[in-house]
Amino acid sequence: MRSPVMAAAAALVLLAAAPADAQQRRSLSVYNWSDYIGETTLADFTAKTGIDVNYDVYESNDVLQAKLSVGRTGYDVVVPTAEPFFARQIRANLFRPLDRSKIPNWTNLDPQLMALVETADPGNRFGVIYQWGTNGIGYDEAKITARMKDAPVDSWRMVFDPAVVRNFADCGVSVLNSPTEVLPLVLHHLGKDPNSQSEADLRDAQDHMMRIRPFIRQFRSQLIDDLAGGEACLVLSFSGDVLQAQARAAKAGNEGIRYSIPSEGTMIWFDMMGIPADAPNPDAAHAFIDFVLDPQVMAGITNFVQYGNAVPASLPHVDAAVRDNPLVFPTPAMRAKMFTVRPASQAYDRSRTRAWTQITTGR
Ligand code: SPD
Repeated sequence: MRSPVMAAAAALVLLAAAPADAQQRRSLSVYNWSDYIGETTLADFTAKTGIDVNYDVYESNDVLQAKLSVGRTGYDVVVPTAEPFFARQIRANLFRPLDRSKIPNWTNLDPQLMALVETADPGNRFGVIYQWGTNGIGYDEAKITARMKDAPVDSWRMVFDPAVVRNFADCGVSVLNSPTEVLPLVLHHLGKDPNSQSEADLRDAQDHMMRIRPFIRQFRSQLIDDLAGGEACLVLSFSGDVLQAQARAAKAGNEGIRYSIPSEGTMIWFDMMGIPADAPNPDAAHAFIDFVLDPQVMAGITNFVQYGNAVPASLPHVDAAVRDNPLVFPTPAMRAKMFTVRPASQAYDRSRTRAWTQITTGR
């Protein structure tokens, strides 16, 4: 008969011999935009670090904002857009400062791009650029030209001119469902400051949207399948999402999906990886951020999602078709006409959200 001491010792020996897996596995929860990660990024991270990843997705900053402001999301890494969202969330103490000693790949970041996002995150204390892109026009060329031979496909008139957009109502026009994605573009189209906080300008933008409202079939933030699958022939969406729609449609035999950055200029944005203040696994979060900033890992993401990144050393690993595409990495001349959406006052935000509800419900 074994003594209790011997039994305990035997149990300890057994535990020590158990594979690491059977002991406690580390885990990480990531909340990211949909269609915004490489095909093997998460599996590669787990293989390298032994950290399991719970991965959830959202479709707009508004959804992420709502969760973060309630708190206790359980997420360790989230990906808000630098302006106006991350800027506001940092001020509301929703993020923890990053520990750069745990992110050796920080040195891979492009200092010029990181300087640009300091308007949202002074000193780059809370976030690193994940991917960046533009808002623009996605369309199915055959359907568009069948309805309007000389359609102004490189102009915001495609969506915002009622005389133009009405031509495409029957084949499906979809627009991102977010006031901060769309209303600054309407202001810009009307020749106003996209960052205007004037209530009168907002009313003009709302009135204008009501004029094109009858021609819009859907307000949705996930438009890849709509465009690729033929539910929409014209969308106002994100650059990489349209380019992913292009790739999906091509696989199904339609080579005619296009993205255009309107010649009048557009919104450019930077999505940031950050760690919520109450993240349960901050060490794993730092490990994930470091992993993503590895040039080959970052190239794998950019190749798949077709957005720009801020790791120059990734570029030799990025497919030439993506790297040399000015719709992914716009030229300096194109960049010169782009703007970011800065944080607005709470009062203006409320008015803008109210206006948006009225626009999308058509009332
Ligand atoms: N499917 C990924 C879309 C990423 C869009 N990010 C933010 C846009 C902010 N204007």
